[in-house]
Amino acid sequence: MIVLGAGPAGLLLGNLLLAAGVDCVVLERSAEADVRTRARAGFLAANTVRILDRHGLGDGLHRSGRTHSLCEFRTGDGRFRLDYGSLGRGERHTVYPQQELVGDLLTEYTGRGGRIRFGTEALAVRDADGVRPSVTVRGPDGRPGRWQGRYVAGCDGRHGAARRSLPPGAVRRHHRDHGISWLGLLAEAPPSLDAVGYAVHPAGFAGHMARTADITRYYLQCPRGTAPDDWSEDRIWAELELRMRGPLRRGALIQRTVVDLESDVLEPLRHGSLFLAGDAASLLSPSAAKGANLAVLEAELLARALTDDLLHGDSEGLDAYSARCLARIRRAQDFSQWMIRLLHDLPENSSQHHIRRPCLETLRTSRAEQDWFAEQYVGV
Ligand code: RFL
Repeated sequence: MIVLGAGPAGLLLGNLLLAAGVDCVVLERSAEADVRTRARAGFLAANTVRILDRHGLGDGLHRSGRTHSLCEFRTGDGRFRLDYGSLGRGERHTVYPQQELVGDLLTEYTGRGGRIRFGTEALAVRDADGVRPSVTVRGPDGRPGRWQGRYVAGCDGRHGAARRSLPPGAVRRHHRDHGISWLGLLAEAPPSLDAVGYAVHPAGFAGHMARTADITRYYLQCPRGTAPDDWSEDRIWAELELRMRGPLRRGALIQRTVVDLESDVLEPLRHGSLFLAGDAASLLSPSAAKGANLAVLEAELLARALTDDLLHGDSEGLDAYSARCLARIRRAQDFSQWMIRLLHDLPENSSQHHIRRPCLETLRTSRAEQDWFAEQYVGV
């Protein structure tokens, strides 16, 4: 079994296959140090925590993660807070930086003797329509190589080899560009609020999310085409404070990324012996923080299906894998799009231009809407 990519999807899959006794190797393009330090997601859904606990992989997040259940909306009409942990199903997030989770999964995998090749870039998946697919690679020394197995799991993200290797017409691609971009920032500064902050302002959206006691993630809506270094630190903090309508605890900006809000979902998530999971299967905008949570959920489903097939000759799980994942992806996608409408003034020529204010007002005043929001926000 060949797993491409050592992100949350590939490493959870690797761990579960290893624990079940399925022979596998993980091929990862980057160096180990890069994999362990890539800061991205931070909000783990309750179901993600349940999955990790189920397989004895939740120790790190229980030790160092913090539960969280408060968000605050700030608009020209005022502010309101939702304690989503007491709404809907009463579930909370666990805030645990993605790189910590990846580090835990990697340590567990290698500690149990799991095989992984860093600095090994998958170039193409070949013969996926047969029963002996192979992966051509460029190794750390630049030399070409080839791995062969019964199945290949493409967990190598949106721009990985798995997606690229799909023959034209093998899958449908559902792509939607929301026309909105965010400058994603990590600040070496303590959180400024005890809540996730969502600010809607005529100058654009701004977001605040705690990561650790000393690191905070911010988002700033920016014009499409903005480069990460276009804005000075002073301008960024001034824009954040303007849009968040209050002073913030400042610090050095240690990461800048521009994210175009898009969704890009493939269907089905299988081509013969090649299966897709995580961002390789579906890329969603970070507006609802669903990507890493879907990656974990899909990896567990795929691990169980592969184990049933390879060890017990039962292919039902593999046959149903794509449909089961897509049902969850579509719900997450729908909610991510709802969050985009809630948090941005869409262009004046858009038919949904006027939708934001009534949406926010319903969320502020309707308990039924709040319960629905809480369930969608923490769930996957
Ligand atoms: P990853 O984590 O991108 O890992 C893919 C791995 O594959 C490797 N790779 C290759 N290896 C071999 N050969 C090749 N040809 C390869 N090409 C790539 C890469 O080096 C990498 O190690 O994918 P995975 O496992 O599917 O996990 C997905 C999540 O990382 C992603 O969905 C989330 O980070 C999205 N996301 C968030 N999700 C949440 O659930 N909650 C959040 O709060 C949240 N915040 C975010 C986010 C994504 C962000 N960015 C950068 C778009 C915040 C940001 C800013």
